[in-house]
Amino acid sequence: MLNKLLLATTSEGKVREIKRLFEGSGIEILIADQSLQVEEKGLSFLENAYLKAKAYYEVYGIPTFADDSGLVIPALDGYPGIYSSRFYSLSWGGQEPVETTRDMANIKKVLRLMEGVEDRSAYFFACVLVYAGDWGLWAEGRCDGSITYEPRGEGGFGYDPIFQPEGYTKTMAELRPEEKDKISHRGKALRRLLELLKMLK
Ligand code: ITT
Repeated sequence: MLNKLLLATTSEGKVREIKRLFEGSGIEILIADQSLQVEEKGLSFLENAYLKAKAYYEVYGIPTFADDSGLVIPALDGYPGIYSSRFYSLSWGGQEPVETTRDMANIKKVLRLMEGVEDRSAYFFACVLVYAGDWGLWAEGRCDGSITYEPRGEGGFGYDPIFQPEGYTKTMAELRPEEKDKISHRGKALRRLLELLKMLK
């Protein structure tokens, strides 16, 4: 039975959420002594999640969990998409200087590109994956919403301050952690993955 998973991520925001989402599952989440710099050269969320999990598995030899996720904005041709974490540095749409944090530079770039754009619909997408060398499992989750005109809220991470989930008047960064987990792309994907893992037992 699988009772431990190594977490393949460099994101503190993800670590917090993933640990929370695994609580009560009977699976302990381990953090690597040293995080790896994995080049995310895949063309899809699934491919990038696989590249990250495989890199950690090859070093540590422990069944590994990876999450590849992002914000998809149809009015921006699907960007930031798989480039969400480094959107500020992409030449597509013009580079955005990092004045405070990378998250804030990403947010500024999205708001700049969305100026005057009427269709503000967007969704968060996550692909979560477990890889253990001779087997692997993955699941996906999506959370629909829209891009606000300015950032609001202190919670969460990444683009949360400018993402308002469908049916809510608050941004994702204004929701309580357990409220975010209930509706988030990551929460949905992870709960599905846990069901798949249960079938393995
Ligand atoms: P690892 O690859 O090391 O896990 P990363 O931050 O580079 O960390 P990704 O390549 O999967 O991870 O990029 C995910 C980006 O998408 C993340 O940096 C945020 O900008 C955004 N994102 C993903 N999930 C999010 C969430 O729940 N809330 C806000 N932004 C999110």
